[in-house]
Amino acid sequence: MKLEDCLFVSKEVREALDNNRPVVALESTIISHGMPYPKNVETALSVEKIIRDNGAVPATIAIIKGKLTVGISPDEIEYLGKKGTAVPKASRRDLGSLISRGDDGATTVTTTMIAAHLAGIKVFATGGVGGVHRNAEVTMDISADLEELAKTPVMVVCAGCKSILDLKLTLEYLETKGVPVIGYGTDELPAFYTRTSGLKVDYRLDTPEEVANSFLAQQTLGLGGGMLVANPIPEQYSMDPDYINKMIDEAIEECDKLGIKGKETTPFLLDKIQKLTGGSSLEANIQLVYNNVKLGTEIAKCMCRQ
Ligand code: PSU
Ligand code: MN
Repeated sequence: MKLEDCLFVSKEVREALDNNRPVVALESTIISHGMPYPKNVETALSVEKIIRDNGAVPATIAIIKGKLTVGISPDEIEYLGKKGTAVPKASRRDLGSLISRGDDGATTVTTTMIAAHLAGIKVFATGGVGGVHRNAEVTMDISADLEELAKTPVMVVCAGCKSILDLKLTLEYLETKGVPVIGYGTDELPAFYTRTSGLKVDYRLDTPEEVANSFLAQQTLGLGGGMLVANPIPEQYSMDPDYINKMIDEAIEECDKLGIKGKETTPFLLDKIQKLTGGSSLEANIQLVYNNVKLGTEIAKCMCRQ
């Protein structure tokens, strides 16, 4: 078996990378498991347009008929979005089996990083990353995303972590694993729907150049591993912390009551929060993704100039 049997990079993405033009990777679990249809498809297509309008090439990543595909087509985005949670959520442990069986799969932060790295893409923008769940000292529910950030040299631009997680433990875990957590224009870790969490990031950087250089220095030293860039949701879309935290608490309570575990937990919580908030959290989610892809595009452009 050869790499080409498992990995496909679209012509547009391949050509951009070969010519040192900026490329931004995007995940597909956010499409199939993170948002409802048809908003998920509309958002995924708008995200690609924003990246192009700002001068880079988008590379939405998914497993399509047994190939880890870097740069899926608009039709494939529509297909994954419509199929929703019927598409398997693919983390590191799922890749071998899904690919060898010729299946489809939605890539999480973990597998999007893996595919981006195999293709040679350094910057990946999304909404939120997985982390250490509340009560993880009992459940051991710690997202594979954190291990991947420790291992794979791809920068992940996100809006911080949702408080479905234990943010404090998530930062501790990342510290242990040597993953830098950068606040973009902020000293605090943003909490996805809100700009603050009361927790400090490792470094505050204020320009795309600074972020790009920090990542390049890390890689030049051979340290490997990724970087988490936490970009706060724009002020006008941020939510009232008391309100959203109450909804998150309710969602977690329901999740525990139903005995939902493992890989189902995060998609269940995301869906429940959207239902409890009557869609206002979905709008915030969409806007913060747009904000992150804009920043990711600027960082990717800086990396190409180095
Ligand atoms: N958090 C979000 N939105 C998401 C996810 C997490 O706010 O869409 C998705 C991402 O694909 C992430 C995955 O990589 O969930 C983490 O799942 P788990 O917690 O099962 O590792
Ligand atoms: Mn988990």
